[in-house]
Order: sequence, then C-alpha cells, then structure tokens
Amino acid sequence: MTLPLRLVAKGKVRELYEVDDQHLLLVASDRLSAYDVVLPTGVPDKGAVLTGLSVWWFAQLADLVPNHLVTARTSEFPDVLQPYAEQLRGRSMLCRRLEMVPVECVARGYLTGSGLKEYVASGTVCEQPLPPGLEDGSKLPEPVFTPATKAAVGDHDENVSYDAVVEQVGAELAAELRRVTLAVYARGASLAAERGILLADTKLELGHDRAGVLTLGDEVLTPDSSRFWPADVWQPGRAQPSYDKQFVRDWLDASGWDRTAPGPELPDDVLERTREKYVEAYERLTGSSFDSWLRGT
Ligand code: Q0Z
Repeated sequence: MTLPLRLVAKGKVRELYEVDDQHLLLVASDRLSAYDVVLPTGVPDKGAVLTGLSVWWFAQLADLVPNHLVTARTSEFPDVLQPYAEQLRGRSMLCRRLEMVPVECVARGYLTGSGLKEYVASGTVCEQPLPPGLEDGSKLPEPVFTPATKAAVGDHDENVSYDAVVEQVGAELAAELRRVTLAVYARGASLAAERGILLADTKLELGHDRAGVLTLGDEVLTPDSSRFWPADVWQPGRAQPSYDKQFVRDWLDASGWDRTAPGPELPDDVLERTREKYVEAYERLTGSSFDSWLRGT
C-alpha cells in the first residue's frame, strides 16, 4: 500500500510510517509467514485481527504498563490519511513515537523454539539453568525472562544473558524490563488459560516516551509476537500444534515444498480455515465479535 508518509521500518508482515515528529502509524498486513518464509497469499483480515487483539490487550495491561496507542479509529487519524481510511480500517494504529530500548523482551512459560535449542545444548536458557528432563513443550517451573538482541530483517534474534542486558542498558533499566515483561506474560497467560489457550511465550518491545516513562510499543500478545497453543491437546514431548497456523503448516508439509522462498500459493480452503482460526482467537480472548472490532474502527 502507498501512503503519503515516509516509511520508517518494514517488517515481514507490517509497516511503520512517520506521521509527524511525535507520531507513527503502524500498519499490519494480511501477509503470513510460515517456516520463516512470507507466503505469497495473504490471510483475509489477519492484519485487522492482530491489530484488534493488540488494542484489546493494551487496555487489559494498562494498569501494569502504559502503551503507545493513540487511536485505532480511522476518523481520528490525521487529515492526510482520510483518503486511505478504508484501506487502513481495523489494521492500523496511530502511536506515540518512543525511544525504543534495543532489547527484545521475551518471557517464556513453556520450552520450545530457540529456548529448547539452547536447553538441549547446555541445560540453560539465556544462560539460566533449568531442571533436567524437560522436552519440547514442557511447562517451565516458573516463567523466565529470556531477552534477545534484535537481528536484521529476516535473521533470527539472538538470545542473550541477563548480564548482557545489564551491560547494554544498565542494571536499573534491565530490572524494569524483566519486571514488566514477566508481569505482561503472567497477565496474558492467565487470561488466555481461562479461554483454553496456552500462551507459550511472548515478545515485547518497550521504549521511553517523551517524559522518560517506560512504555509498551509495537504489537502485544498477538499470534505473531507470541506462541498460542490450544490447551486441550497440549502434550510435552512433541511440537505443539499452533492455534492459528496449523492448517497452513499441515498443507505446506504435505505439499512437498522445500521451505525456500518463494513459498507456494495457499488454496482458498486453507486460507478460509486459517482466517477462521484468527477470528476465533480474537473472539475467544476478547469475548467480543470480530465484526464489532471492525465497526468500531
Ligand atoms: C517499532 C517494527 C514495524 C518494522 C520501531 N512507538 C514506536 N516508537 C518508535 N519506534 C517504534 C515504535 Cl512502535 C518501532 N518497531 C518495530 C514495526 C515494522 C519494525 F511495523 N520499530
């Protein structure tokens, strides 16, 4: 999409534009990545579901940490964006510009992914020792803060020790990042568990606002920034099915695709069932209809 704004950052599936010196516009696309490749076909409404979830979570978390959201109502966007209101509806957030902290703030309640990889190699995650005998999908004795340093687009973030974060940002801010990240994870995991969804892990981006207040930025507790697992089939010792992407993975696995770009076009039924999973996640977590989200923006 072309907007009359400067593109500040482009992620795999979203874009960030400069609105003015104090505001940014975060736009979520319908693109989806699987096995680290962005697929050529978008999932209808995925960008709006993720935006709706972020906005809802920001409200649920507001007593724990302030956030960067100004508004997701297109009628409240600046005049230059009014001609684009229909393209932006539901999937964009006007945000306060923050001074981002250069640390990916991750909390994990379950072991998988890069955490599992380090554990198998050394019995630790981010150099923190874990008990023996854990497997893919195991619940951790308690949630852990597992920070990472941001990699270039397309590369993976690198897990780092807490000491490395202290070196990078100082002891006081490192302790704040850990405290806020674990508090957000705890709130998210507890609320999701009440709705039959396990929150395996989540990644936050924090920054300082103009007054120097530590503030939650970016998207929060979405299926792109977190791992959501259906609780009823959780079973450590194997890869857990993904709440949102499992139909896509199953179809890709059966397609013979070698996991190199570009990925194959997904068939309509896989796209439709995947859209349904995203909408279901929104409605289960928030208790509101996805249509009501779109109507409110
Ligand atoms: C977020 C990112 C995206 C690529 C910068 N409120 C803010 N203030 C300052 N910077 C950011 C934010 Cl959210 C910020 N990112 C992550 C988002 C595309 C990268 F849409 N980078």
